[in-house]
Amino acid sequence: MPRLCLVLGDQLSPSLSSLAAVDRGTDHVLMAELADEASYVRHHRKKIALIFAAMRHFAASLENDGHRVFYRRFDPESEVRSFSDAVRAHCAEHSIDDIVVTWPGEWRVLEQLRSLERDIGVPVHLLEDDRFVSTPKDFADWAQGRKTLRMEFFYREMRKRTGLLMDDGKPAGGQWNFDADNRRKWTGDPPASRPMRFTPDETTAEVLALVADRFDGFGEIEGFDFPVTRGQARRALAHFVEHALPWFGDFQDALPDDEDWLFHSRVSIGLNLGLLDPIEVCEAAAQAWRDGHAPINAVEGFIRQVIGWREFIRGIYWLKMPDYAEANFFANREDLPIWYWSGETGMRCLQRAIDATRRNAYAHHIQRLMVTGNFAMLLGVVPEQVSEWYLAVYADAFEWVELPNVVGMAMFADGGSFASKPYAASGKYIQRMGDHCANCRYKVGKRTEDDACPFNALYWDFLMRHEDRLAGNGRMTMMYRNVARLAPADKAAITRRANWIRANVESL
Ligand code: FAD
Ligand code: DLZ
Repeated sequence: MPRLCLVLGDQLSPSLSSLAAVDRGTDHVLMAELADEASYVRHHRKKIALIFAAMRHFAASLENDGHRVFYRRFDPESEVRSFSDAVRAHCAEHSIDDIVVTWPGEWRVLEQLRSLERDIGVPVHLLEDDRFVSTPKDFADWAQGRKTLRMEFFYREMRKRTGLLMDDGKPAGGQWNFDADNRRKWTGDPPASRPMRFTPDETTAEVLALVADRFDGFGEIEGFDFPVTRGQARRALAHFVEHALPWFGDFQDALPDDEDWLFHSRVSIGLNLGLLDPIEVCEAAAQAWRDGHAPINAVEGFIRQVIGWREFIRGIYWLKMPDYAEANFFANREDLPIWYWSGETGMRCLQRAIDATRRNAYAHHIQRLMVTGNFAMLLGVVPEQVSEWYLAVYADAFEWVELPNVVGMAMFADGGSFASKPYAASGKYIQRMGDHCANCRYKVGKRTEDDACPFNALYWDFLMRHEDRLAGNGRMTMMYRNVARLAPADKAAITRRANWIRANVESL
């Protein structure tokens, strides 16, 4: 009897462990576009189109390689809505010996897969997802006994393990980390790059028509230009290395008003779907340094994001789930403003970040962290609502990577299991890193007046409200020294303004 290999929508890698466990001639490969997966959050329409288009292309490439692929196209009327339904239906039609699946990227899906064996009475084997440099077990071993989990130390282990940017056991360039060089404001020189664009082929065009017809959720479907095959993702990577990587480090934290991409790579899409492998991505960057094409601060900075942050974040997810999804250290109670879905706010930085998100299903890291994330934390939004938004709106969003970035990094909702302090900042930070403030209705130089930048009062109010939780944090001493300098009348005005903002947030 054949074995059934279930391939999930973010497992589009020819080297996938579950595919390596099947016999091409006899075994079955099942892939399914599913109503439940397309609707468990209000996914951006470009994200749904990306996943369906990439799945269809991948299925075709598996067939070309001789696999027996059973592919279910999206059918909103079908009773087959979930992974469990799809496997059950397949097993009802075919005699199946056992099922193999590579470990999924979401706890929710893992639970479904774990209950499958009991539901349908066929053994289910979950295989390691070896498309990462480290495994959840490696991370748990590394974390064991440590008081604090700091990305930097984990990253050094990953550098040693991969040999990337290593010189005789020592870090290339004499330093592990060149972050101090990576804080420049961008003023238009050199001109911003943009990711390689791909014109939809017939398969993708069919998916785009389906999504336009059947999904009326968040985000624009027009202008879809994502890579949907491994070949395209590799070309997009080469384009980034050639045109943007040299400046990636310098302007990594910049917040320009009118550039969606700046020197960011957009490789998260290819990486998270499995079209690209993290080592090949980092090798391409390291080669650019060896060739003298890109400086060490850019290349080290980029590699740190991929084998440092990306791996670390995944380790945190599997270490902390499932309770992590409910963490709410500050006991936040506010709702996410409705304009997070429309972008209709007069706060320029937020309007630009949300508008880019609506158009592109993408915003760069500093927009996600210091604009939409920072505002939600300062306002006091319930972290689960914030997580749901991030999971829905970005094409690269899968829970293993989205959730720790929201809970641990943007919202400090875990009380600092890996961030040494909250990424809280006033309007001054946004002004320093870009030119949104010059184009904004609100005045960044003011704190409590009616036309003052809302980030300012919210920032001071956040520090004051959470003094008991945060003042003991050594990295916040300076901030609390500044709070202590505020006169009682200033504190009262800040509280008044922050309360007004919370009560009238939809009108901002
Ligand atoms: P670049 O700036 O070019 O960086 C290169 C690569 O480094 C990225 O492609 C990514 O693979 C990796 N990387 C960088 N920072 C991180 C990080 N903090 N965590 C994991 N990988 C990282 N990334 C996702 O892939 N999916 C998400 O759902 C996601 N949600 C986020 C939510 C919040 C609140 C924050 C603050 C960050 C989130 N990130 C997420 C991390 C980061 O913002 C994106 O990886 C990055 O913006 C993707 O764009 P890029 O490929 O152009 O990245
Ligand atoms: C995000 C997503 C969407 C929108 N649709 C599908 C789908 O139809 N079929 C599928 O196999 N996967 C989809 N995904 C990805 C899953 O929701 C989930 O994130 C991954 O399976 C986790 O590994």
